Amino acid sequence: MSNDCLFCRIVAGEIPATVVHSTPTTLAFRDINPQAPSHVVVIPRDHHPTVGALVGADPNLAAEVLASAAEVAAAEGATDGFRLVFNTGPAAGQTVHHVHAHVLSGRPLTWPPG
Ligand code: DGP
Repeated sequence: MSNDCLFCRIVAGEIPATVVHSTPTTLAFRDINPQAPSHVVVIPRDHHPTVGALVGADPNLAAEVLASAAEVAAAEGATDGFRLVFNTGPAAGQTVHHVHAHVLSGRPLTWPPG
């Protein structure tokens, strides 16, 4: 855990979040600033800054994040489809440096995303 990491503090229970899915290695909670009717963030409990760092350090954990994301989408009723996004680095607007998958659904999602 990193004391100055917001998502590590959510994992530790120090900051409240609306948790929708939990496994021994992952946690999923509703985004505080939703960009779709359903917007859930899925994270590994362990701290890794980016998806590339996660895959390099622990590919099994990366697969567990993806599996949790797919389970979240199903549980959210995203039968028409969903979008899975890893914003990575400043050009993509990553603001929390604890890898997270955004799972967005519940409205038509345009492409390109902007
Ligand atoms: P990104 O821009 O990809 O780094 O996304 C970070 C997301 O985290 C952003 O959509 C808003 C969300 N977020 C930031 N702070 C909090 C918080 O305290 N609680 C929750 N639930 N979400 C947060």
